[in-house]
Amino acid sequence: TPVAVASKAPAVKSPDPDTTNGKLSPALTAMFHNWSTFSFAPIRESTVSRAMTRRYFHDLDTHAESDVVIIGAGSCGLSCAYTLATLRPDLRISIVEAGVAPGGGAWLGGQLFSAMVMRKPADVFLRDVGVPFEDEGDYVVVKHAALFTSTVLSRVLGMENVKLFNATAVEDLITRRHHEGDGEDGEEGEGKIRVAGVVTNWTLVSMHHDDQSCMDPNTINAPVVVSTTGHDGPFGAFSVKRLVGMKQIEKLGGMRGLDMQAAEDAIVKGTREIVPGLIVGGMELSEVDGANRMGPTFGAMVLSGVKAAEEVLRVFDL
Ligand code: AHZ
Repeated sequence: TPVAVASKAPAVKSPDPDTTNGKLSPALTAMFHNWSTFSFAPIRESTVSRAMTRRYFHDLDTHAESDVVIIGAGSCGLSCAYTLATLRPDLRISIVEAGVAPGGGAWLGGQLFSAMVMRKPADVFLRDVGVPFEDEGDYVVVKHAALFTSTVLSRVLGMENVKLFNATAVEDLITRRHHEGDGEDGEEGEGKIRVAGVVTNWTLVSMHHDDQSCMDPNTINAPVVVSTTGHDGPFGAFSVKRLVGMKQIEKLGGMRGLDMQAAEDAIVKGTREIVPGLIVGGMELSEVDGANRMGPTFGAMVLSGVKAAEEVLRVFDL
């Protein structure tokens, strides 16, 4: 049963700016030429501190029991969060992102180039989110990858049921013994595990375990975890590498060379629950399956995110 999302005072919505008429709002326009009389409303420093920390600790408290944890806020993780949070506003969703800036590799299209390419039918996702693009026939182009990422982010972060914990790394998985009869893997015996949440730490602490005395981590319980930590790298492919360490999968297939045509279908179709309670999507999956990489085309990342959301609902039997 999903945990109920705590009711909060409704957020004050700003009216959408009208950027077509070449005018700013009367209130903003009134600031022009009036800087000599300008002053901010008064504040005390502790008020600012409490405004931040009270909310953060409230979020830590409520999200300690989440319905779903998404590891990684790259193009796949964010697409999964958007789909899931839109379909199920009653689910409490935590996104844990190691970087300060969410978005993973999706701030640029490829190398240092701005435009982001997606092969059809991934344009369906862009229409849903409201990301503008140019239609080039079999593929579409968003004029800047940052426009895609910032638009999806703004939609996801605006949802009441989602909390992004950025600058926070997943250091391990919470596991439970997978009892016989719990699912189709039950007959494998007591060596099988079920993922039941994540172990977290500030990323700066995670990066300094070698030169600091032990700083123990924190935890988030959740019946389903979606891992989208990208292909192998300093942080990448985190969960699937851990599954090898825990002897839940024998070895990783290892990401193969680039083949756009083959890679994108394989990643989307392969997005699935790898061990009970752990769904893997995006480029992390290429490390499990030995799939090709696709390079600078992002359609598979967003549709893998959509499929990962569908898998979550299937696991929940919703
Ligand atoms: O910071 C990572 C990034 O934002 C985050 N991450 C990794 N390990 C983590 C951990 N805890 C918390 N242990 C972690 N966060 O995961 C995010 C992964 O984003 P990404 O953009 O690297 O992966 P993706 O699968 O969403 O998108 C891949 C995009 C690529 S790579 C590629 C190629 O190399 O050919 N082609 C495409 C389209």
